[in-house]
Amino acid sequence: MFYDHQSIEKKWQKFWEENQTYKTSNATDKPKFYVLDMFPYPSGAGLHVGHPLGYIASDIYARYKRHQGFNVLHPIGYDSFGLPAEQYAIQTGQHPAVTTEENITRYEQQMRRIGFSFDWSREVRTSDASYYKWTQWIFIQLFDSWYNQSTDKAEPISELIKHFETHGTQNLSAVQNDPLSFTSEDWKNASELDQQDILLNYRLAYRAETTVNWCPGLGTVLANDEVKDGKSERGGYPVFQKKMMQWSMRITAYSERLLQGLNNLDWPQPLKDAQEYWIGKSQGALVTFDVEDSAEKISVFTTRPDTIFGATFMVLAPENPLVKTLTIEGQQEEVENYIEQTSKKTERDRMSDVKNVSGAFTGSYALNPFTNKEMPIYISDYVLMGYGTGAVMAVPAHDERDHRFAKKFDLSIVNVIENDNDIQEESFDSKVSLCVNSEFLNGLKYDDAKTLIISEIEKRNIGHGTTNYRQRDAIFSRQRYWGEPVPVYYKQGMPYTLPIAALPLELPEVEKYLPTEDGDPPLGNAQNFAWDEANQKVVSTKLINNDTVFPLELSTMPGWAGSSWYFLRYMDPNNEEVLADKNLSDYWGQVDLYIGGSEHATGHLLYARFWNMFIKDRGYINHEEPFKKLINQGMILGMSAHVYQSNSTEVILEDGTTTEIFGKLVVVSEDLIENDKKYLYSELPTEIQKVFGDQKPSALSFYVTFVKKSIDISLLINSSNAVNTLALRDWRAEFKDAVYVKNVDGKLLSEREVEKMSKSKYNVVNPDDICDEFGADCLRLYEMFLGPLEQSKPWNTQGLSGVYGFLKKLYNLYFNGDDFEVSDEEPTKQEYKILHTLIKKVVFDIDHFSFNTSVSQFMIAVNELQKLKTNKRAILEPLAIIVSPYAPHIAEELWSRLGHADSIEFSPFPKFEEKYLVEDEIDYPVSFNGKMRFKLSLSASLSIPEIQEIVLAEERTREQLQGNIPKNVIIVPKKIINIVL
Ligand code: ANZ
Repeated sequence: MFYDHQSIEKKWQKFWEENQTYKTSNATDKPKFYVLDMFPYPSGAGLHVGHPLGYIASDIYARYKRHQGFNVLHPIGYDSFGLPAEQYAIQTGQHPAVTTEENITRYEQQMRRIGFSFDWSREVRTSDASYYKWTQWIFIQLFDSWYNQSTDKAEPISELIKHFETHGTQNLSAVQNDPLSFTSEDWKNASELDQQDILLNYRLAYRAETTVNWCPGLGTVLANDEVKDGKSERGGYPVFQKKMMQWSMRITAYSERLLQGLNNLDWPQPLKDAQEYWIGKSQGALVTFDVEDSAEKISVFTTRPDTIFGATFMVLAPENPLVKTLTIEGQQEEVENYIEQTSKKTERDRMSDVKNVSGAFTGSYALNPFTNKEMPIYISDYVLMGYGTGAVMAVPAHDERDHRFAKKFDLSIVNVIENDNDIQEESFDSKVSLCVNSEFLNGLKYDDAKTLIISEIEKRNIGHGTTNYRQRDAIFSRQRYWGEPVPVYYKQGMPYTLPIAALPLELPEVEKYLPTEDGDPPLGNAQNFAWDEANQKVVSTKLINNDTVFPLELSTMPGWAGSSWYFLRYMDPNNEEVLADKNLSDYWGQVDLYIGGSEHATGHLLYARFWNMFIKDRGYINHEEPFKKLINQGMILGMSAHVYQSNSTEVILEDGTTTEIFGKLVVVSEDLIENDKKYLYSELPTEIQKVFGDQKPSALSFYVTFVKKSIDISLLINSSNAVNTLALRDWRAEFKDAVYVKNVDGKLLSEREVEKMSKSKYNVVNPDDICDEFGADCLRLYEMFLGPLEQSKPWNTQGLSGVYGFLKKLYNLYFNGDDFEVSDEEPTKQEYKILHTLIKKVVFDIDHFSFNTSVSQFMIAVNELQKLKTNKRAILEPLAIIVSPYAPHIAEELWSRLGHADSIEFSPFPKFEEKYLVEDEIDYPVSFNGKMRFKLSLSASLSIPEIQEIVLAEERTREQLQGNIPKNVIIVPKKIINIVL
């Protein structure tokens, strides 16, 4: 029977939609299971075959869980605010909402074609006002909260105000920007404005001046991971360091919980390590140093207080406010020049450039409290303002950077630890290294020295033991249009949040998506974007009088806002009263399986954990961690194709000048030339020499190099390496009049390379094409078959035909010629064995997320059943169920042909029964001097002597022996019998 994947798949996709097969009910007595994919940003390029890899795996798991009787939540949505739509809007004037809508429509069509079992009724879009109303609501909750260290959770700001009213800051243990101290009287006497200013010091969403990566080309601030080598990752625009007033999120209040929480998560170890490193907990001490002839003091954070006897100089971050007061007159120019010079570097550059130390002397000296020696105070960009106190005590004998610095500036180096010769901190071995040259640490090991010195520091009242985290608060504003408006207005410069009833604060229409002439973000172009406090509504900006009508915040939220809580909204996507009903968030709880890319390790996955913990603290949900198990899928790589080309500008004369001697582009077959080689004319293969012919200025006088150029893989002939030159001429104008030099076989070969699949490399494969030609079931099986889910692997379209062949075979097991035909006969032992071997393997594989190995087992089972011409219902019915998570369309088709009116989706997964795998009879091949003569069926439980006795008594053995006595009988139980004559 012809396997008509096109009509089968269309039919079932329609059926699922019409019957709402995958719509998930909230009210069931089934146990729940929540399977989530990282939702996509709907880009203009659509999906390529790399995108669905994780979705296919999660879909298989979701379907498998439904077969196991779980109520499965498997939703999808779109992370639909973001830069690309906005950049496109700037270029074309097209509203980002329009392009976003178009892109989503395309994504949905593509995903529906692959047959995902998403509950489409729960779809969310972060750019929908009905969704971002709740993102804004969470922002307001954060603004209205502070972190109480005594209870170790976020609490309403009203509680903090109560505390201030009764005790001032006494007995307060709160996470804050600056340590404040005041009495209840001070608080009560403070003006409203001062009180608000104080509260900003504690709010979890707060405004502060911070050094940011400012990208004028994109008109916005970028996060550290959006900057590569001083340029924006997107677009490659230069990025500068700038101080700006920004909204920040106090994620650092959660550092310890974010760290400890990792212990209970079933996540890949490298991902946990990345988060642990990012959080960067260090234990050490805060020590204060006096400055000579100055009232200033310098505090440093050190993880190695035991080395304080070797601290010979101090280094401040160039941005440290102390630099101004500590720089003496004669040093001012040098210091200012240095500050100017380093302000261009990003923090990342500063951290990575360990070899080239640089700095300037302030002219002041601190005093080492233990040695009483003078310590010259320098500034250097290896010290970062945002970490610790922005100052270090430098111990050049035991810290590598300090050592380099001391060498460069000729500063004193005092060894205080024995056996720490190579000054690498990592090689520091607490067992053998002993303190020396120190007043009272001599002879002590690292741990003991550290404890002792911290207690001494505390006794002298010059510092205390402390824990530091590398993690910083997260900057939350973006000077962009296409994001959530921040629900805040300004009264006398102080931020106030909008009343909840006024949410959503909708993104206003603007004429231009660029910053205003005054340098305000694009929302500054909006005509209707001011807050009328009395009437509680958004009004024209013309009405701003700062008395009753106030300006609204003009920056928008960053991309990570909407994605930090979407997993909660899926539980109750249409609720207009709360972000999710508590009964529902209790029922669905944690995401049981989360699949997505490893690039989100320290961004999305930290922010989402933070918001989830916060929402829990404030009592809106009950679970601390959002994602119980997480898997990072690997990447599907594309096979790019490059042609080698040369043009006149590549031709260099011997005297070093470049000249136009050949006006045309020359494209040569890859096998004619060597990679990256600079060819002298005479060294060129003759085919190529011919092309340059008489145009060469004089013999042997010029060189040619060939450069690689990516071409679209659809220009290859039948996916081979040979290029269709006619098509190439039409592809891009530059190739139209090119000269093509083919190889001896008359082919122009391209070079193939496995690279990340991307539109810019022209190596993408569109899943739509695969669905047309082979079908979605084939695509699904093939993507899994490619290899372990977590690994990256190259795509190869040719491999699909093998999987397609398997589907045809599977389909035809249920047919006799063109007739559907299954029998109700009892299967044989062998048939049962094939089925149960399959069940056992597939259950094990899915439970271990090893989807590729199941596919091979399907192939084995179907081949075996085909050999046996199996058509028994008792085998074929369970077979359809086992296959259905992977290939749901064909499974539904077979299931309905088997006489079922309902979807296959909820049929119980076949149970594995061991008894079918127990072998009771073995078919022994019996050989004589190594030659197999006959087969003998024997019980599997026989011992070797029993087998020997039976085989020797066998009539056919006697015939072979013809009266001879065997020299030896070799028996390998369950395998062979060999009789040696
Ligand atoms: C003295 C010392 C001696 C240090 C020694 C290290 C080794 P982690 O582990 O990452 O927390 N440091 C402190 N603040 C800094 C800043 N703002 N910028 C650059 N470096 C800074 O590192 C803590 C160590 O990094 C601190 O301990 C300090 O140098 C340095 F043999 O103090 B140490």
